[in-house]
Parts: sequence; C-alpha cells; structure tokens
Amino acid sequence: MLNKERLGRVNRNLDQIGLRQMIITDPMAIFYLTGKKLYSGERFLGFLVGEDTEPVLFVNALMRFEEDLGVKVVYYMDSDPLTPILKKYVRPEEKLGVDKNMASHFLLDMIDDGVAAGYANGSLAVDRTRAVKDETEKEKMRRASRVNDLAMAQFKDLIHDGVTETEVASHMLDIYKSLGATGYSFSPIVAFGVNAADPHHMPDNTVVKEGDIVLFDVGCKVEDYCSDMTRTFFYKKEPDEKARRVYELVRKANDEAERQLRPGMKLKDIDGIARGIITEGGYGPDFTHRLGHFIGLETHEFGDVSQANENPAEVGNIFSIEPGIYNKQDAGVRIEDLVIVTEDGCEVLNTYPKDIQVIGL
Ligand SMILES: [Mn+2]
Repeated sequence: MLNKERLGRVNRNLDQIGLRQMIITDPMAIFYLTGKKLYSGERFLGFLVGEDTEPVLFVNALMRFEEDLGVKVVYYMDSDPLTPILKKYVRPEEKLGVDKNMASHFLLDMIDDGVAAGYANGSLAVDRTRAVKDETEKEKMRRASRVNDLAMAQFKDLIHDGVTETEVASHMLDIYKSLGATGYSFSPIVAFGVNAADPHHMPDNTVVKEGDIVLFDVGCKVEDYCSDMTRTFFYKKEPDEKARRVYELVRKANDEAERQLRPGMKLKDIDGIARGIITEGGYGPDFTHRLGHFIGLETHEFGDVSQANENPAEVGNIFSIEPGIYNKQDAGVRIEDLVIVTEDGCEVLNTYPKDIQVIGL
C-alpha cells in the first residue's frame, strides 16, 4: 500500500532540489514507497512522483498484480514503445527528475522524444528520505539486530579444532533462519588469524588454531530490514600484549563514537572521534576505511560516516559504527554495532558483549 507519509517527504525533498516531478526506477525505492516488490529485470519499471503530480506506477504487463496499492498503475506490453506512454503523464514543460539507477537507454529515448523540458538526477530526494527512518522501520531494524545478537552467540560456538572458515560459514544461514530471519543481508565474513587483518576477507579453507583471532562480520534480514555486526574473539588463548592493545583501542574507538554521538554533529566528526583514538594509539594508517555506512532495506544505503561527509547526523539515521585496525603483525580487529540517532545521542541496536572473550575453552 502506498505510504503517503514517505511519499510526502520524497515530494518535499524533490521540491527542495528544484524538481516537481520525478520517475523513480530503483525497485527497492519503489518497494519502500508502495510496499510492493516488483522485479523488472531489463524491462522498464517506473514510479512517477512529485508535488502536484498524481503518482503513477508503470509496470510491464508480465508483472500484473491484483492488489490495490492506492496508486494508479499503468501496464504496458513488451511491444509498446515506452515514451508515448510516459508522455501521457509527465508534464512536458517541466524538468523531470530521473533515478540515478535508471538504465541510460530509457533516458536517451526520453530525451530524443522530448518527454520533459529537461532532466536531472533526482535520487537525492529519495535517498534523503530513506536516510531518516520512521518508527516502523526502526522497530524492524531493532528486531533484525536482536536476531543478529542471538546468532552471534551461536556462531562463536561453531569454532572448534580442525574447523575451516568455510565450514563455519556454511551453518550460519540455518542458524539465522531458526531465529526468524529470512536470509543474509550480505555474505558473511569469517576470518581466522591473520585473515582478520583483511577487512573484506571471504571465508576460505583456513583452519583455526589455538591463539587465533576469530572475526565475524555478519548480518541477516528480518522483515526486509538488514542487520550488520562485527565481533572479534580469541581462540583458546588470551591475546598477547600487542593484540590486547589493538583490541582495546578499537573497543575504545567504538565506545567513544557511540557515547559522544549527538544529532547535528557532522558525520565526519563522528568518524574523527574513532579515528583520533586509533591514530593516537599509533595505528592510524591501519584503519583503512570509513567509520560507518547507512543501512536499512539495504546493507549499504546512501550516506556514510566518513572523513569527507560534511552533513550532520539527523534523528532517525541508522548507521554502523565499525572502527578497525588491520595490522598483519600485531592483530586484525573490528568491532561494529548499528545505532539509531536519537534526540539526545544514539540507541545502540546491538547488545552482544564487546569485552575481550576467549572462546573454545
Ligand atoms: Mn558494516
């Protein structure tokens, strides 16, 4: 069903960037607004929106559906040329916002056939809307992270002598499903030993050994919303002095960023809190990525917590806080939580403990 509140926000955000009409083609954005999952493949799927614009959904007849979404649906056949159909609804004297993900051949046809007076990337309006989660979304994000917390407790118990990263990963989907998730939000990272010093290591046939670091960066989907959390454990042995120091630095960077975060703060300054701690500890060059990314229906959404982002954190933003140190000699450690920005700080969605934990004992 059309979510009028979300559409209203998209239209207001469009207006702010000087657009009164836009065709959204990203299927996830269309799902966000209409509650309907439509997979268009190479065919055109579009949702015309804007202030003073009657919303119209353009769908290939192949994907015909019965339910009433509360919006006008225009079906077309594979044999129908697209632009004459769009011309019936798009105001030709006005500029048209187009989706950053729209295939360029559709846009080129629109330009050739004079569908609108001009074209501009309108996706910022949708992205800004999606970056501020409403209460329904927050609740689903909480549930997804709760499942992730429960799953982490089971994942660490999969580690035993002789097991490989791939074997551990092969059990994860079943665990998620048994806890009520529908699937992964991204392919899980399981990294033993020095592999933890590669931030995007993919599970391979590495066998765990005593004294190894065991890093899990994992997430699932619950009611279409994504979770994402990282914890780093030590297998059968307390970390040595260097690894302990690396761990405590990352832990402090994570804790302090979450503790000091306030709405209105520039996102780059939140990154700066964590980066400052790691840099002061002497590992600045080993923190090789941004502090976090926005998340919701997709694991990586528009918006990030990086040194380059001048935008302020807004109440309702949900993003990750995931500092890491990747040092092949000393240790590879990342600790990641998701947070919701609130009026007076943030709500941390992950409750799985962050103290140094020796597993496999
Ligand atoms: Mn993440």
